[in-house]
Amino acid sequence: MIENTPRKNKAFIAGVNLNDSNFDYYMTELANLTEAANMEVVGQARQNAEHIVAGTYFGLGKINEIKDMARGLKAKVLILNDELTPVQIRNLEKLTKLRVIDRTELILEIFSKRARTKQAKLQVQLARLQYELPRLHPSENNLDQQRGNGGSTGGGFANRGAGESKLELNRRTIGKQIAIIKNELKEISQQEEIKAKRRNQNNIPKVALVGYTNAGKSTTMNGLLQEFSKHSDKQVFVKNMLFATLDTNVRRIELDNNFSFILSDTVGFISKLPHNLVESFKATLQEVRDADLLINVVDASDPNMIQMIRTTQNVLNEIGIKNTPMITAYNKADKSERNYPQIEGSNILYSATDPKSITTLANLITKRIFVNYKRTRLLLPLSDGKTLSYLHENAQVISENFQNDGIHVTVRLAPEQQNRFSNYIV
Ligand SMILES: Nc1nc2c(ncn2[C@@H]2O[C@H](COP(=O)(O)OP(=O)(O)O)[C@@H](O)[C@H]2O)c(=O)[nH]1
Ligand SMILES: [Mg+2]
Repeated sequence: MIENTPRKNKAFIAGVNLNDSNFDYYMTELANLTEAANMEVVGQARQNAEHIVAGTYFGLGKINEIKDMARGLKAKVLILNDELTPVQIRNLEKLTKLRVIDRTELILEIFSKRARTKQAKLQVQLARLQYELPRLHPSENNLDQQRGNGGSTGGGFANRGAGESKLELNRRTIGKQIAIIKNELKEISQQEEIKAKRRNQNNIPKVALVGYTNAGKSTTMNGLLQEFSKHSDKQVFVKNMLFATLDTNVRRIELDNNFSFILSDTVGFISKLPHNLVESFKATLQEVRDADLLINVVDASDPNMIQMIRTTQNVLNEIGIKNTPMITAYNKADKSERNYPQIEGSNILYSATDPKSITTLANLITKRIFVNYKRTRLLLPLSDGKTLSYLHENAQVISENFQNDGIHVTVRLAPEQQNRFSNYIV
């Protein structure tokens, strides 16, 4: 048989450990990211050090060691655990004769491959140009040709190949491109803001799924849609890979007992997300910032679960979320020996693929978001169809009854609605 799949580029991964207790975890992530960029990790090295060497990241001895090991393993690419300076990358490429990719570029590459919507594509492009801008330098000309000749990395990195050197895209062109993209993004986010405002006005509670990439957020959303939506066909994309979702999907979930809420699913997190990328994705993450309740989905079957929870917390802090109530949802319990679904305080152990788990999760969400809602009986004038339809749109109507003296409505009202309708309370 003829082998059709192109052979993956072999990559050697390495990092400097500044006495960081999470170093092993970061290296595991780096290996996963490398594979997500369609390369094969053939080996790895680390240097324990007090500080980073300014010009070369590693010390010289370590660089030679890496060069020899990588050559022995036929690696073509060297992937590093941190964001490096342009000078460090240049020097390491000269000394090792390998293509050097830092953690930031690796993440940007994966994001740019995964982006589907116009907004996501522009956001990634913006972050990428911002990464490139300080890295433009005439002295890189030789290097770029060298890189261009290095052929495809299997991971793509098309912006460097095809003879299009960074030099051709001079600073000014990039600066202009950045301005154009920012403008386009502004227009898109204004449209999104209008939609979000409409959702915010209507007092239907907003719940956002957050968490580490590949934890099962999209699967959880689909489970809830399957059980509790008339539009269960509006499923979102699920795949076993890092950053399958880059966009935000918003759906309305209607529970059997007349409760409904807005649910959003969005991009997953990972450690050391490049700052520009977080900045660019702020518009996408608006739903998370507007949420009344966050569901932090955690892959409980992953040995690095604790660090993943911390990572999510850090990214949330970075986008300015501090006090939003949260349910920690420990997913993939089917991979463990433990009984599920199981509620522990405000947390849950469950499996997103199990209908019973989904119902339990829905109940927990309901309990958390509706604590301050009050079941209220109202009597509206028969002629006041307007208020009735407002209630249907913006509150949780339990029953309505047209009688001679008016429309009898039983409804759950949000705290801010309780005053507004006080005239109608019976
Ligand atoms: N065994 C098991 N796999 C799950 C469960 N939930 C999600 N997955 C799998 O985990 C992978 C990532 O799921 P996805 O929902 O796309 O994760 P997201 O990145 O957080 O949106 C997919 O292969 C899912 O099928 C679960 O409860 N049990
Ligand atoms: Mg997803």
